[in-house]
Amino acid sequence: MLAALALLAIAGACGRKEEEPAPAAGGAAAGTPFDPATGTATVGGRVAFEGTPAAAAQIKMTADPVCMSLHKEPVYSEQVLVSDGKLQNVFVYVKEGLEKYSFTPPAQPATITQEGCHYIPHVGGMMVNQKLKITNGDGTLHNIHCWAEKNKQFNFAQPVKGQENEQVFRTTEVMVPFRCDVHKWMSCFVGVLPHPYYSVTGKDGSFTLKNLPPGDYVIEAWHEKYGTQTQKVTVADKDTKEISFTFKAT
Ligand SMILES: [Cu+2]
Repeated sequence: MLAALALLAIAGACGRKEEEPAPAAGGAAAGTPFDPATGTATVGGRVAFEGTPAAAAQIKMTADPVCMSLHKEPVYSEQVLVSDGKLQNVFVYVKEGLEKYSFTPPAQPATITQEGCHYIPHVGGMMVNQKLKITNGDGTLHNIHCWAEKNKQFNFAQPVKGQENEQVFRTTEVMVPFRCDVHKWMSCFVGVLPHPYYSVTGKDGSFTLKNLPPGDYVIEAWHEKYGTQTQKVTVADKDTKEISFTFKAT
Protein backbone atom coordinates (compact mmCIF):
# COMPACT_ATOMS: atom_id res chain seq x y z
CA MET A 1 0.00 0.00 0.00
CA LEU A 2 2.71 2.41 1.03
CA ALA A 3 4.84 1.37 -1.93
CA ALA A 4 1.90 1.98 -4.25
CA LEU A 5 1.36 5.40 -2.74
CA ALA A 6 5.04 6.18 -3.07
CA LEU A 7 4.96 5.17 -6.74
CA LEU A 8 1.91 7.33 -7.27
CA ALA A 9 3.67 10.23 -5.59
CA ILE A 10 6.74 9.77 -7.78
CA ALA A 11 4.61 9.45 -10.90
CA GLY A 12 2.79 12.62 -9.89
CA ALA A 13 6.00 14.51 -9.35
CA CYS A 14 7.48 13.42 -12.70
CA GLY A 15 4.26 14.10 -14.60
CA ARG A 16 4.12 17.56 -13.12
CA LYS A 17 7.53 18.50 -14.43
CA GLU A 18 7.08 17.05 -17.90
CA GLU A 19 3.51 17.98 -18.61
CA GLU A 20 3.36 21.42 -17.13
CA PRO A 21 6.20 23.64 -18.25
CA ALA A 22 4.20 26.78 -17.34
CA PRO A 23 5.45 28.17 -14.03
CA ALA A 24 1.98 29.11 -12.79
CA ALA A 25 1.17 27.98 -9.25
CA GLY A 26 4.47 26.21 -8.79
CA GLY A 27 3.48 23.27 -10.94
CA ALA A 28 0.52 22.29 -8.78
CA ALA A 29 -2.27 24.00 -10.70
CA ALA A 30 -3.14 20.86 -12.66
CA GLY A 31 -4.49 19.07 -9.58
CA THR A 32 -8.02 18.72 -8.32
CA PRO A 33 -9.12 21.97 -6.68
CA PHE A 34 -9.33 21.62 -2.91
CA ASP A 35 -10.99 24.15 -0.62
CA PRO A 36 -9.12 24.23 2.73
CA ALA A 37 -12.39 25.17 4.42
CA THR A 38 -13.49 21.56 3.83
CA GLY A 39 -10.32 19.92 5.26
CA THR A 40 -10.69 18.32 8.69
CA ALA A 41 -7.26 16.83 9.51
CA THR A 42 -4.64 18.59 11.63
CA VAL A 43 -0.92 18.11 12.12
CA GLY A 44 0.54 20.04 15.03
CA GLY A 45 3.45 19.91 17.39
CA ARG A 46 6.48 21.70 18.73
CA VAL A 47 10.03 22.44 17.71
CA ALA A 48 12.48 21.86 20.54
CA PHE A 49 16.06 23.01 20.90
CA GLU A 50 18.78 21.03 22.70
CA GLY A 51 21.97 22.55 23.98
CA THR A 52 23.04 26.11 24.56
CA PRO A 53 22.34 28.49 21.70
CA ALA A 54 24.98 31.07 20.86
CA ALA A 55 24.19 34.42 22.44
CA ALA A 56 22.26 36.65 20.06
CA ALA A 57 24.46 39.34 18.54
CA GLN A 58 23.57 42.91 19.36
CA ILE A 59 22.66 44.93 16.29
CA LYS A 60 24.44 48.26 15.97
CA MET A 61 22.35 50.75 14.06
CA THR A 62 24.94 53.53 14.14
CA ALA A 63 24.92 53.62 10.31
CA ASP A 64 21.50 55.29 10.40
CA PRO A 65 20.57 57.80 13.13
CA VAL A 66 16.86 57.40 12.23
CA CYS A 67 17.02 53.66 12.98
CA MET A 68 18.92 54.35 16.20
CA SER A 69 16.32 56.86 17.32
CA LEU A 70 13.57 54.23 16.95
CA HIS A 71 15.00 52.05 19.73
CA LYS A 72 15.55 52.94 23.36
CA GLU A 73 16.64 49.42 24.32
CA PRO A 74 19.43 47.35 22.75
CA VAL A 75 18.32 45.35 19.70
CA TYR A 76 19.45 41.77 19.12
CA SER A 77 19.58 39.48 16.10
CA GLU A 78 16.46 37.36 15.56
CA GLN A 79 18.41 34.54 13.88
CA VAL A 80 18.32 32.16 16.85
CA LEU A 81 15.52 32.67 19.37
CA VAL A 82 15.25 29.97 22.01
CA SER A 83 13.13 30.13 25.12
CA ASP A 84 12.52 27.24 27.55
CA GLY A 85 14.08 24.80 25.10
CA LYS A 86 11.77 25.79 22.24
CA LEU A 87 12.94 27.22 18.91
CA GLN A 88 11.15 30.20 17.38
CA ASN A 89 10.92 31.28 13.72
CA VAL A 90 10.93 27.75 12.32
CA PHE A 91 8.96 27.47 9.07
CA VAL A 92 6.98 24.20 9.20
CA TYR A 93 5.11 23.16 6.06
CA VAL A 94 3.80 20.31 3.95
CA LYS A 95 6.66 19.46 1.60
CA GLU A 96 5.08 16.44 -0.10
CA GLY A 97 1.66 14.83 -0.27
CA LEU A 98 -0.55 17.54 -1.79
CA GLU A 99 0.57 17.15 -5.41
CA LYS A 100 -2.79 15.86 -6.60
CA TYR A 101 -4.57 19.02 -5.46
CA SER A 102 -4.58 22.64 -6.52
CA PHE A 103 -5.32 25.59 -4.26
CA THR A 104 -6.53 29.12 -4.88
CA PRO A 105 -4.28 31.80 -3.40
CA PRO A 106 -6.01 34.08 -0.88
CA ALA A 107 -7.21 37.48 -2.10
CA GLN A 108 -5.62 39.04 0.99
CA PRO A 109 -1.95 39.85 0.40
CA ALA A 110 0.88 38.52 2.53
CA THR A 111 2.82 41.37 4.10
CA ILE A 112 6.33 42.43 4.97
CA THR A 113 6.57 45.62 6.98
CA GLN A 114 9.75 47.49 7.72
CA GLU A 115 9.46 48.91 11.19
CA GLY A 116 12.21 50.06 13.51
CA CYS A 117 14.58 49.08 10.70
CA HIS A 118 13.45 45.47 11.02
CA TYR A 119 11.41 43.24 8.79
CA ILE A 120 8.16 42.04 10.29
CA PRO A 121 7.75 39.12 10.21
CA HIS A 122 11.29 37.77 10.32
CA VAL A 123 9.99 34.47 8.90
CA GLY A 124 6.71 34.19 7.01
CA GLY A 125 4.86 32.24 4.37
CA MET A 126 2.61 32.86 1.41
CA MET A 127 1.19 31.13 -1.65
CA VAL A 128 2.33 31.12 -5.24
CA ASN A 129 0.44 33.90 -7.08
CA GLN A 130 -0.65 35.56 -3.84
CA LYS A 131 0.25 39.24 -3.64
CA LEU A 132 3.02 40.29 -1.28
CA LYS A 133 2.61 43.82 0.06
CA ILE A 134 5.87 45.42 1.18
CA THR A 135 5.52 48.54 3.32
CA ASN A 136 8.01 51.04 4.68
CA GLY A 137 6.84 52.00 8.16
CA ASP A 138 9.99 54.02 8.91
CA GLY A 139 10.97 57.59 8.17
CA THR A 140 14.14 56.49 6.45
CA LEU A 141 15.20 54.91 3.15
CA HIS A 142 14.99 51.13 2.88
CA ASN A 143 16.06 49.17 -0.18
CA ILE A 144 14.32 45.82 -0.49
CA HIS A 145 16.52 43.28 -2.19
CA CYS A 146 14.91 39.91 -2.87
CA TRP A 147 17.45 37.12 -3.36
CA ALA A 148 15.10 34.49 -4.81
CA GLU A 149 16.72 31.63 -6.73
CA LYS A 150 13.72 30.00 -8.39
CA ASN A 151 11.64 33.16 -8.72
CA LYS A 152 12.51 36.51 -10.25
CA GLN A 153 14.72 38.62 -8.03
CA PHE A 154 13.85 42.25 -7.40
CA ASN A 155 15.56 45.18 -5.83
CA PHE A 156 13.96 48.59 -5.26
CA ALA A 157 14.08 51.53 -2.89
CA GLN A 158 11.33 52.73 -0.59
CA PRO A 159 12.40 56.23 0.41
CA VAL A 160 9.11 57.42 1.88
CA LYS A 161 7.34 56.42 5.10
CA GLY A 162 4.10 54.64 4.27
CA GLN A 163 5.23 53.61 0.79
CA GLU A 164 3.74 50.31 -0.40
CA ASN A 165 4.74 48.04 -3.26
CA GLU A 166 3.33 44.72 -4.39
CA GLN A 167 5.14 41.70 -5.74
CA VAL A 168 4.07 38.19 -6.77
CA PHE A 169 6.03 34.95 -6.86
CA ARG A 170 5.19 32.51 -9.63
CA THR A 171 6.74 29.31 -8.32
CA THR A 172 7.34 27.35 -5.13
CA GLU A 173 10.46 28.35 -3.21
CA VAL A 174 11.45 27.57 0.38
CA MET A 175 12.79 30.01 1.42
CA VAL A 176 13.08 33.36 -0.38
CA PRO A 177 15.57 35.61 1.44
CA PHE A 178 15.20 39.39 1.63
CA ARG A 179 17.85 41.86 2.68
CA CYS A 180 18.07 45.62 2.90
CA ASP A 181 20.97 47.12 0.98
CA VAL A 182 21.00 50.18 3.26
CA HIS A 183 20.91 48.43 6.63
CA LYS A 184 23.06 45.32 6.56
CA TRP A 185 21.46 43.81 9.68
CA MET A 186 18.00 43.63 8.07
CA SER A 187 17.02 40.21 6.75
CA CYS A 188 13.91 38.08 6.52
CA PHE A 189 12.64 34.94 4.80
CA VAL A 190 9.39 34.02 3.08
CA GLY A 191 8.36 30.48 2.15
CA VAL A 192 6.39 30.41 -1.12
CA LEU A 193 4.14 27.37 -1.47
CA PRO A 194 1.52 26.04 -3.91
CA HIS A 195 -0.82 25.45 -0.93
CA PRO A 196 -1.72 27.19 2.35
CA TYR A 197 -0.34 24.57 4.77
CA TYR A 198 2.48 26.28 6.63
CA SER A 199 3.10 27.60 10.10
CA VAL A 200 5.87 29.59 11.79
CA THR A 201 6.80 28.66 15.34
CA GLY A 202 6.27 31.26 18.01
CA LYS A 203 8.01 31.58 21.37
CA ASP A 204 6.57 28.27 22.59
CA GLY A 205 7.91 26.44 19.52
CA SER A 206 4.43 25.35 18.50
CA PHE A 207 3.06 24.97 15.00
CA THR A 208 -0.30 23.90 13.57
CA LEU A 209 -1.25 22.80 10.07
CA LYS A 210 -5.06 22.79 10.04
CA ASN A 211 -7.75 21.92 7.50
CA LEU A 212 -5.69 19.30 5.69
CA PRO A 213 -7.24 16.72 3.40
CA PRO A 214 -6.54 13.15 4.52
CA GLY A 215 -3.25 11.79 3.23
CA ASP A 216 0.37 10.79 3.68
CA TYR A 217 2.56 13.82 4.15
CA VAL A 218 6.18 14.79 4.44
CA ILE A 219 6.42 17.70 6.86
CA GLU A 220 9.55 19.82 6.77
CA ALA A 221 10.83 22.16 9.47
CA TRP A 222 13.23 24.85 8.21
CA HIS A 223 15.43 27.09 10.33
CA GLU A 224 17.77 29.71 8.91
CA LYS A 225 20.77 28.57 10.98
CA TYR A 226 20.04 24.95 11.80
CA GLY A 227 18.81 23.75 8.40
CA THR A 228 15.94 21.39 7.70
CA GLN A 229 14.40 18.24 9.14
CA THR A 230 11.58 16.15 7.74
CA GLN A 231 9.06 13.71 9.14
CA LYS A 232 6.36 11.57 7.62
CA VAL A 233 2.84 11.62 8.97
CA THR A 234 -0.45 10.09 7.86
CA VAL A 235 -3.80 11.62 8.73
CA ALA A 236 -7.36 10.53 8.09
CA ASP A 237 -10.36 12.86 8.07
CA LYS A 238 -10.83 14.52 11.48
CA ASP A 239 -7.49 13.20 12.70
CA THR A 240 -5.15 15.31 14.81
CA LYS A 241 -1.55 14.08 14.86
CA GLU A 242 1.26 15.52 16.96
CA ILE A 243 4.85 15.47 15.75
CA SER A 244 7.90 17.16 17.17
CA PHE A 245 11.24 18.28 15.80
CA THR A 246 14.45 18.81 17.77
CA PHE A 247 17.28 21.00 16.56
CA LYS A 248 20.63 20.83 18.35
CA ALA A 249 23.19 23.48 19.12
CA THR A 250 26.11 23.29 16.70
CU1 LIG B 1 16.65 49.27 5.53
